[in-house]
Amino acid sequence: MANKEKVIAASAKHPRPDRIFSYGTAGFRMKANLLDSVVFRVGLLAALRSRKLNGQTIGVMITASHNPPEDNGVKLVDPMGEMLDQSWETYATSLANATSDEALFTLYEKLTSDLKINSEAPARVIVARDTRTSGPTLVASLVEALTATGVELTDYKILTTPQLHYLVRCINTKGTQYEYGEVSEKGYYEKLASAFKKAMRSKKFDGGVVVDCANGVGGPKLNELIKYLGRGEDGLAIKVVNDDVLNPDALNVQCGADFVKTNQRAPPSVKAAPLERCASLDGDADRIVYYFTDKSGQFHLLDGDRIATLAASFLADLARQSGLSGKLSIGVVQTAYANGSSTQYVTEHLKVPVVCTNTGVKHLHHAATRFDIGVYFEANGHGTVLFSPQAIKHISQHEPSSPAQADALETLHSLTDLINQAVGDALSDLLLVEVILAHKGWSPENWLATYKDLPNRLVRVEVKDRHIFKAYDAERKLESPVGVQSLIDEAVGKFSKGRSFARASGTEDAVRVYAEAGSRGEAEDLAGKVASIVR
Ligand code: 16G
Ligand code: ZN
Repeated sequence: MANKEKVIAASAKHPRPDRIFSYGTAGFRMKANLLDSVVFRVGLLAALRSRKLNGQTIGVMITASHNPPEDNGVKLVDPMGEMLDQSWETYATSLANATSDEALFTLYEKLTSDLKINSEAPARVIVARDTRTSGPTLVASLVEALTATGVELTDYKILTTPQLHYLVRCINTKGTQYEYGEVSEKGYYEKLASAFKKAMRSKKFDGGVVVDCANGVGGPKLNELIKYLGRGEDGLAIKVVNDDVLNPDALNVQCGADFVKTNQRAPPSVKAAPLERCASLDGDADRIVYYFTDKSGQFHLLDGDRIATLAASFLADLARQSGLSGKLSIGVVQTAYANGSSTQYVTEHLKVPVVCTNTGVKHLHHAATRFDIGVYFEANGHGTVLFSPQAIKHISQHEPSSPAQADALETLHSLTDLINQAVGDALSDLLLVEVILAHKGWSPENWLATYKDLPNRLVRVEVKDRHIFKAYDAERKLESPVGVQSLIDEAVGKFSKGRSFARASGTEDAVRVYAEAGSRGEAEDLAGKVASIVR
């Protein structure tokens, strides 16, 4: 039984501001100065979650990803390195909104009994944070909650979000048949580097890659990873830019994956030669997009859709070449934001099925587990590839019947280690893309030429109450307000290759409208029409 006095006294040091909090798509995220009580209360939930799972380790990540430097956030990681079970999100919200220290403790006890949690069970939590200056104070609030509830804690200090997910999975699979890797940051680098070398073998890189790290945690961690990759003659030349984590105000400012995707241009600080491969990470290194400028100076974005199509085509080829295609189901998971051309390319050209889910990593991740090889990416660059236990078994036990099969199989096998199975990981995805381009002998222009994106436009519409916008069909249609969907359908029908949808944002107080059509002008026009329907 938690010590009532202890919890209440500790909570009293973390008063709740007069605000309503909600555990959203990526946990709690807001101005850092509002987060103290929230993080304390997330600590209480982590204690409950770990005890419910009989002492399995739960992860807590303190980060606000691509948000501005003054923001921060907190999210929980479940034992296999996946996002917190959705049914627990409401408990997080309720704890965060409890109106007094006593009410908080009462709720804590109610959850303990409602969820049949053995309060004597062990509880273990690991925590990490990105490079934001507000991080250490927030970790201290978390520690107080964990101390008051008798939780065993390991503080991994500064890590990328995917590194924390990796560690959680390693800890909880240690000594089982699903052992994932060594429980240390070094183990993470070693695993990636060794898989990368195995995947490359004698293949050569055509030039290097410039990586913009958004002045976030990805910078120092990529610099560390490079030491493990080695810079031999045949090694990959990675030029790291925007890795200044000493100036806290530089984080995500005029750089990073979100800047590139939103503005459709390279960060001013990225100076690359024509046709040179460039990539941008976000502030906690779980998102990546590629881009380059062609010889005429025109900018081209290779976003999450492009990474998904590249990975799906390579993996489908490898499965076929290694003699496993009949045994492994391959699928791609996208959201409604995926460009229609990418979906068409996957289904019609690669002949691989596509599933569309709601926005947010947890939805895509879940859907991807239904395939033996599930490729999932959001257009914004969040994503990874999941291999089912069955797929891992086939890949490691298959007897190749020719040297070509053996070669493809070895590459496929190395990818199961190179690709982060816990969550989308910008560093792992970076190496994956580099491996694929080297194997295919492709320049970024070849990659871009696989299909032509439909012109599209995304607009943010401020509305009186976004909660009245209820979507269905993987957020592609609105069921309420009644009548709005038919107006949207009518507008879409007037455009060649038109497609549009409106959905309430899960992270901002607004509705987002996406539209694509045969030409840039039509896409703009359609977006404008749909925006005025929802406004
Ligand atoms: C969160 C999600 C991201 C999604 C975005 C959509 C995670 C880790 N992050 O940042 O995947 O694309 O929300 O935001 O799931 P929106 O609901 O405001 O459009
Ligand atoms: Zn992120």
